[in-house]
Amino acid sequence: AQPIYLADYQPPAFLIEQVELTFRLAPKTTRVVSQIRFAPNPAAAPGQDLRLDGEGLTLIAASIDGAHVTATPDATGLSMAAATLPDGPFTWEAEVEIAPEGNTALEGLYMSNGMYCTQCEAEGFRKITFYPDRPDVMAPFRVRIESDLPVLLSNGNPAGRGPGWAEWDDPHPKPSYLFALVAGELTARTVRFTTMEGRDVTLNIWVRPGDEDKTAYALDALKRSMLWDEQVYGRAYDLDIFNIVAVDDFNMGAMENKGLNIFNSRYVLASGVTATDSDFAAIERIIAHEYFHNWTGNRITCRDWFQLSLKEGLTVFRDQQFMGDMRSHAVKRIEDVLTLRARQFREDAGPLAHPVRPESYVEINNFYTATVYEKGAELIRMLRLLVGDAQYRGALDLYFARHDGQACTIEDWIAVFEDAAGRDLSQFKRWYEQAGTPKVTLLEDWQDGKLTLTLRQHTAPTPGQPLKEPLLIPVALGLIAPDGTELLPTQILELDSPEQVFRFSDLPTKPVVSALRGFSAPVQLAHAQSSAERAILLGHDTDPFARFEAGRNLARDILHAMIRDGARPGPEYLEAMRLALTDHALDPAFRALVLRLPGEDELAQSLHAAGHTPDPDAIHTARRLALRRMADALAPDLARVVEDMDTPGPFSPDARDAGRRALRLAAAGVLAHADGGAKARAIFAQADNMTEQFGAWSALLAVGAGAEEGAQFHRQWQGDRLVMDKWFAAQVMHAAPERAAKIAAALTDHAAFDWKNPNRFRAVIGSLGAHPAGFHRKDGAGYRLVADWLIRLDGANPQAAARVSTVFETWRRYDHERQALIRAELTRMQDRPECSRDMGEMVGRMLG
Ligand code: BAL
Ligand code: ZN
Repeated sequence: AQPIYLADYQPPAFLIEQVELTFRLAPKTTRVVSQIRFAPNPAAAPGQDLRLDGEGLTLIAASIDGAHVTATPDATGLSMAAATLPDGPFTWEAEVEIAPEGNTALEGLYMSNGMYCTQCEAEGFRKITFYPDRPDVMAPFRVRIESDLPVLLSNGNPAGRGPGWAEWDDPHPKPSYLFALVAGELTARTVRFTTMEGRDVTLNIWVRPGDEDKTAYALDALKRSMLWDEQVYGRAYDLDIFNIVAVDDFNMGAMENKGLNIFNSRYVLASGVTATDSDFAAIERIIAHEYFHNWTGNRITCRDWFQLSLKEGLTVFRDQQFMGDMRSHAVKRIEDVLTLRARQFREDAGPLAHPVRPESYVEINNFYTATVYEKGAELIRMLRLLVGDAQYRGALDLYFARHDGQACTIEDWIAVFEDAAGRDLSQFKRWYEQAGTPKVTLLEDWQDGKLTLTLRQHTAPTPGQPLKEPLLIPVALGLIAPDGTELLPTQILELDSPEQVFRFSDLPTKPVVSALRGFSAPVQLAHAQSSAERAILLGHDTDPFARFEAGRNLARDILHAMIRDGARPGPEYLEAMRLALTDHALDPAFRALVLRLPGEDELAQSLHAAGHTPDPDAIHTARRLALRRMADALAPDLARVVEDMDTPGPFSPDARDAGRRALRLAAAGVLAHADGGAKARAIFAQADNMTEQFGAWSALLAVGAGAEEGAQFHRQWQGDRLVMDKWFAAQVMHAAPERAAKIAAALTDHAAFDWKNPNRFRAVIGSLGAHPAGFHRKDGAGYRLVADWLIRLDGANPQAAARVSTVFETWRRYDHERQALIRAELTRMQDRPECSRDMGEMVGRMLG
């Protein structure tokens, strides 16, 4: 397959004034009739052919302005020669047939549990009808659905309903990727919301009968999102109805179709007994994210798919802000940075590294990545830091005023900041163009009451980008006295050269430098500090992220020393952990994060970055040994925390109770390494909520126990598909390394292993890939099992298979034997005539 290049962008030859679609639904033979009013695009070269995208469509008939035409589709669509087209606007009409029942790729119109649903982003609409399936063609849609199913939904406002049919009218011009249709036996929970503009909006969450009692949290999160976007961004909802539908078979987390969001059911359905606190938080975040897209994505969309981060980075940033406001900014920031490092830094350090705005792709579905989403959000956070909060709001107001109804580019985005803040941001724009995680080195020199800081930046080459330019990096920095008082509040140092020197004088004492506060830039900071300095920051820094980071750095250094030299965690570290664990002034959620050791993949990544070849077995062993030492040294404190952090009374998923449960489970999890899981077993036995039931069982599995609890968990939850995903995942995730592949293989034989369901596939195969010591067993069993299943899934759902294939992206970190084994599996995946474009691109990039 040929790559598509950003540099080749051409405006569409034709624009669309109106789309009318009629669907006659049938599982094997759905008929789609389209009437599309085209007009030549004044901004494009005149006299061009009409090219319509279309894949897997059976063309029944076509006409132009009512006159029958003969069109011969090829594999990707059809063309009408310019000479056969009227001079001005014209109406194209086509009838096609499709088979939603056989659509296992979950792209276009497909079926899930007897329900019809769609997924059109990025290029699924072309599997529904012939159309210029590109985001810069925006049009109002009117849709008629004919079916005997009771609930028939599409975008926009309801426009009519009768027996066996429904019509919908969406007045807001939109690209085809935002089209949606749902038909099924569904039931809704409904509330109303009045916007700040006085519009009375009906909010529905549609689920399968029996799931209604699990929709209250999502609906409340939706109302809070709507209010928040009015209060913080001045953006109100613009239709009379907002529908959300939960679907079990879904490739993504959720989709922001105009007025008809479709969600993976795991990000809608929740009750205290079936969903963990993390599930509740994910639901709150994703409900908000999809809702926020209504302005950042739908009203203002992307000119082409290279600009994907224009909507995704911004919408992730907005959902991060929202979650901070709803819960805790400090905790949210730490969690976001942990996710960024685990997913995006990992991506940036390997063969799949690409800029936030890529320059080419073969299959755009492969670019819904941590770089486009999470790093994209970091760029917006940096922009806000550089221009200030008020100018940020001014830039966003300008963005909405200037570009409403348009399909835009990163250049448009940067321009509103330049105009609102009166600042040249051309160097900043490199962040969008240059892949890789910059390394910032900070050197300190202290003489005669003067502190001199030298900051250097370096970005290593990434695929296709051997040379890197210096970036504009905001480094938030403060100074702390050894007694913990703050000598200098946060300053933003702007590092824009390979090396810069910053001087601080009149200091009463040699300070401890607190750098990269709030994680002010997505960089890897190399800053040599003593354990004593880190302990001071952990105990006293005024910036909560920097406090957390100091503890993290302490843990990482100790684990590196254990892995490389067989060292043991010293008393300073254990004392620092004890202080954080028992400091009642600190938010329990924060204490839980501090207590958690860096994960095995994070350690492999940091060892690799430090020039070492990570050994997954040694990492696993050292981490367990560290947990054992912590458990032995802190046992009484851990046990007290488990008792203190109970949450009496009825279950509430709010941040306060969730934080207490997180700390309780983190403490019980460490303690299990000394008490064999006694505390965890007690929590499991008493649990009246999924967080504690599942968290305690997971803690038991992690110390090789929990068989009885697992059987009990299965008996209790075998009828609940979302809880069963947890049952599958936990057994793999917490397996002893030598057993992980065997356990995963056995689970794939389980009657409930429905491999075509993306959630279930990820629960087993994705979890094995996320278990470094299990996946990277030297016998290659983990690699083989994952590759076998990816090959199988690729035949049914290439997009999902390509996504999971990223479990191999770190392969070049490892030793020659492991590399050879992985190379053989990647080659086996690739060397198949039927290998999909999705998988072919991913494996090709990984092999390099
Ligand atoms: N647009 C794809 C799903 C999401 O990012 O919301
Ligand atoms: Zn999004």
